[in-house]
Amino acid sequence: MGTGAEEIAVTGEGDDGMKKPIRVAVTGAAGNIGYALLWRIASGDCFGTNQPVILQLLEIPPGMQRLDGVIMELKDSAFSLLHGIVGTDDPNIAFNEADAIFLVGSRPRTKDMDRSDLVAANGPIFVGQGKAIDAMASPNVKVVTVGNPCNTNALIACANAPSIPSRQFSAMTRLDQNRAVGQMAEHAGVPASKIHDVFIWGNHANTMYPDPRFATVDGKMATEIFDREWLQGSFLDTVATRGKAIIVARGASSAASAASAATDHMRDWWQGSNGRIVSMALPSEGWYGVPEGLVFSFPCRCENGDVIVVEDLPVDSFAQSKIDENVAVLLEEREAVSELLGS
Ligand code: NAX
Repeated sequence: MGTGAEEIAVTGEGDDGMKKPIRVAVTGAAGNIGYALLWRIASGDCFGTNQPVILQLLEIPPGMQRLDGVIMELKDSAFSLLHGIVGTDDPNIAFNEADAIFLVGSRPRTKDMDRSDLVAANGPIFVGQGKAIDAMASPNVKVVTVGNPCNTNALIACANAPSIPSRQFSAMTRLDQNRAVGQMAEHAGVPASKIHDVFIWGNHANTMYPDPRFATVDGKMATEIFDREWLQGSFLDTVATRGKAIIVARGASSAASAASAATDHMRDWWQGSNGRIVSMALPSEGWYGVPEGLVFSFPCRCENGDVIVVEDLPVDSFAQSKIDENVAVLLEEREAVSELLGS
């Protein structure tokens, strides 16, 4: 496919009851998360089963051959909602008129890298992509950043897209939330659907805080079902270090669960969270004392395509200490990328 773009009418099915197709861009589309995410989007799990999509897939030149294979498989899946596919290594083509963007592509952390190396390696990618989003995307675009360090990468993309309101940029902490839900469900012996309103504060890193204080388990407060020792000990540690445990067990980082979380994040933003609290990392507007602009995970509700931060939850001293710890780390990361944040 080279560097160009190709748009393919994948289906000739009738459009009865169907909405106008939307354009969904995914970067790093030939990577592991992309391989799971594209199928969830194309099947209607994210934007709804009456919402056709045109996928606009971005890779770097060494990934283009793999992307060709992924596109062949997407065609072979014969999704009725998939109305077109673009494969390209040009961000201006990938983000052209995009209504939703998943920023997944970035360099994964290797054994020899610490977090600051990762920030340095991946930050510049999000300067160019932020600029291309600013120039090309729909003015109403919703952007979720998955590529790590996702909070700071979202900050960089947002800073380089000044014409797009900052509330349209986000980073993904939904995987951490889903991990917290999974741990609570297992510990209580109930299905995950019985757990509501556990959410994440802070950074997608092992400092983040899965806050159990407002969570319910089959309608009862989680704090009454689980003891404090478990909630502040093994529950917190398991959620915070789950990514590493998966790398050790699988020999590769979380991919299907990350794609599932990205689907949940965008689905709730697009279609609403039905009154439930969900975790989204957003450029702070000063909520809970978090410095303005830092991309920080807050308790949110989604309604009519908007994200509303739940602003009135009480913060106890343990939660405050975790919020402060995450603010400190994110301020350090922001300082490390200050030259990438534009004027
Ligand atoms: P892979 O290495 O399998 O795939 C990444 C893909 O991105 C590759 O195909 C590569 O060619 C492409 N790429 C690299 N630079 C690019 C650029 N400038 N433009 C477009 N494409 C580019 O990694 P994968 O397992 O898919 O993970 C992707 C990212 O998600 C990593 O940064 C990873 O750390 C991050 N994760 C984030 C999570 C979260 O909860 N926020 C959890 C899972 C995951 O660790």
